[in-house]
Amino acid sequence: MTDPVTYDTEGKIAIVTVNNPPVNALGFAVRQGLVDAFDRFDADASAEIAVLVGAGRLFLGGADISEFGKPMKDPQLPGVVNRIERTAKPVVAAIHGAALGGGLEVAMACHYRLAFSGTKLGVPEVTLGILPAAGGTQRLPRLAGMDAALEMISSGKPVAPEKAQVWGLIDRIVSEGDPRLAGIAYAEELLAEGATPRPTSAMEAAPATSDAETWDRLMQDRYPGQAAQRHAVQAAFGAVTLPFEDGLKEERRLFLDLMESPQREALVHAFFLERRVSNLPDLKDITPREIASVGIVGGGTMGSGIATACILAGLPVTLVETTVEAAEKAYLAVSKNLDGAVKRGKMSDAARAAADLTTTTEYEALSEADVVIEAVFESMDVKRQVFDQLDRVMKDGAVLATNTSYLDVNEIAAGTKRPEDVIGLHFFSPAHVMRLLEVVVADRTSAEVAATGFALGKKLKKIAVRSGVCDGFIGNRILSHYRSAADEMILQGASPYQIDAALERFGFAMGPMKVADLAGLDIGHMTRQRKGPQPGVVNPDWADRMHEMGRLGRKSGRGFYIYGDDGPQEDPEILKIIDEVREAHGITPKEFTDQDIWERYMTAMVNEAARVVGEGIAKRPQDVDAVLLFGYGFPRWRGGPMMYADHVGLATIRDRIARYGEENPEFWQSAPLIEELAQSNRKFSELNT
Ligand code: T1G
Repeated sequence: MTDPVTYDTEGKIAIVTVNNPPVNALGFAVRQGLVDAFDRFDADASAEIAVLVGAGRLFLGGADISEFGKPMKDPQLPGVVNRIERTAKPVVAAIHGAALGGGLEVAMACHYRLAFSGTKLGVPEVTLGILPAAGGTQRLPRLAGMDAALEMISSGKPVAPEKAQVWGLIDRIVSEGDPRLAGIAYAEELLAEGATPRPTSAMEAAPATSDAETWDRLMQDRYPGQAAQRHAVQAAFGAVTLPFEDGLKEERRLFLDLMESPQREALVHAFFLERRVSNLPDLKDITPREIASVGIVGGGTMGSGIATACILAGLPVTLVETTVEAAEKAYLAVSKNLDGAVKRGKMSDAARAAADLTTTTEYEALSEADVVIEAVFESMDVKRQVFDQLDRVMKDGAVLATNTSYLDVNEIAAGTKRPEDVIGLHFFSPAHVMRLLEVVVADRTSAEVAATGFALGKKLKKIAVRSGVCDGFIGNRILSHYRSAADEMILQGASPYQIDAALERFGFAMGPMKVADLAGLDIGHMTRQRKGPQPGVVNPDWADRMHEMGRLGRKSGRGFYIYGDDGPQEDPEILKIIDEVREAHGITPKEFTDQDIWERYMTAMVNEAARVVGEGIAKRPQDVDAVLLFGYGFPRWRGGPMMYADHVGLATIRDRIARYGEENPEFWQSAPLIEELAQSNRKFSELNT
């Protein structure tokens, strides 16, 4: 293992290089290496100025997040940063790629800062449930002014060097070249000018336009329920109300408070989930098949979305539709998506020009495709006909994938001559935007084909989660369960609008009724028709009435809400229908508080999720968290339903189920896994690998 921090000199210039792949995280060895390097620089009489630079693709990626929750070894980052600032001779930070969190805090303790165009400069700590805790809340206001610092610290969003230079955070910008050489050149200039150390801590911060109370209220409005942003802003105001050392102490106090919070654990869990949930231990030694071209069958919303996602990943796509008109329509739909991607800066003009899309009515055009994904009408008969054609035309070794959202992938596979090559790839609409992909591994899907499904997910920059075969796979199966809990509450007295508002206050991006309106109420109606009555599941008679009234949700202008120019409006007619249904059931409506709604809704979600894990549909609790976080708008700072349940305690979950079960025992039965873990006082997280 090479030294993560090296020291060398060129003439009067010392170069301190951090080399800790993949992101130069400031783990213990790097922290110790930096202290040793700057002690050496101070003692090195031949060196009159130092350049700090990162090896590899970026400067410094911040503290080592994998150390969180463990005892932190000295030297800790605040001490390292203060040590660099105290250096008796000037220090230049030569920043490229990214300087994030502790990485930017180290740069701010240097005396001069050079950055390459395109560098990400940020303090994203609040996205991890903490705050910049190596002096960032005190130095950033002094370099950039309070207004800029408060925006950066509270949003966690990176800024470009050009903007940072205007504020005073960056002194010099270079467009290209080698960071070490650029740092040396800048250091030579500074030496020639007789530059001396400029300790940031000795500077004054430009005051904020708005006061601390205003900012605190703003944080509560922007990030309801979250602690990190409020603490971070409180710490930052110390830069204008306290001496530097006291500001650091206040920053540390608030940081340690956040470090202990469940929100920090949840956000760090989500950070690593995003990057690791697709790495399945049992597939790590399996080589996926090559994916050089993709075929799509069906050019509707899903098919054209999937085609767009593949083209954005640089894959050539051949899309088959039933008629020339439908093929042309699909071509236009994909083209529109791609033009939108260019407008949003998600696709370069060159990539747009190189986009390789063929639409046709001939299945034979799929004969060379490595993977074909069908996204046709959700009917087993239609799917089977499509797979008959695919079986006929596709080359050996190609992967046959279905985008079905609930049909039995085993049955689809059984209808082909190559069931081991069949897999489910369940995309979420819009398929070129939503990051979640459920990779549905059927009973006879080969490990190689499963690995190929994940490899395609990686190419498409999806968060791919493995699912077994069941009605609804992971996400939709759990969704139908907690939606039934919501229906039960409506029948008992809660209004659909109260449920939406309560769950948005819980942190969901959108309440379940708004989600249903967005997806189309006809989908829910078809699902209920398909499944028929389920034991203990309340049939939402009001929804049947709404269907008869032609209320399809947002697409028809009316669903649970009325959709006009000023957004979704509650509809008294719906409340009247629900009252009539309650009366018909002889139910006297009862009051529900937010807490009641949260608890019942979440308990239903956790209970079904526990069954999904217990049955092996999801291999690990973290897979359920990933699906709900990245596909269903679950609040990131709660970490997903399994993390939420661990924080509540599984014994509490079990007791809630028992209490609800007194009224409706058929619906409320504890999943065996909850009973087992609650009994042994264990957590879902202990089952994660
Ligand atoms: N610590 C540990 N591991 C990290 C890491 C970090 N800071 N950043 C990335 N990794 C891992 C990541 O899990 C993955 O490994 C691999 O590196 C590549 O990551 C005191 C306390 C830097 C922009 O929040 O934003 O400083 O999971 O796929 O797309 O105030 O990584 O596959 O095994 O994301 O090129 C603040 C977080 C920490 C930056 C590069 N810093 N990282 O993106 O690679 S808190 C951050 C990123 C802090 C101080 C506080 C991105 C990146 P694996 P990747 P990328």
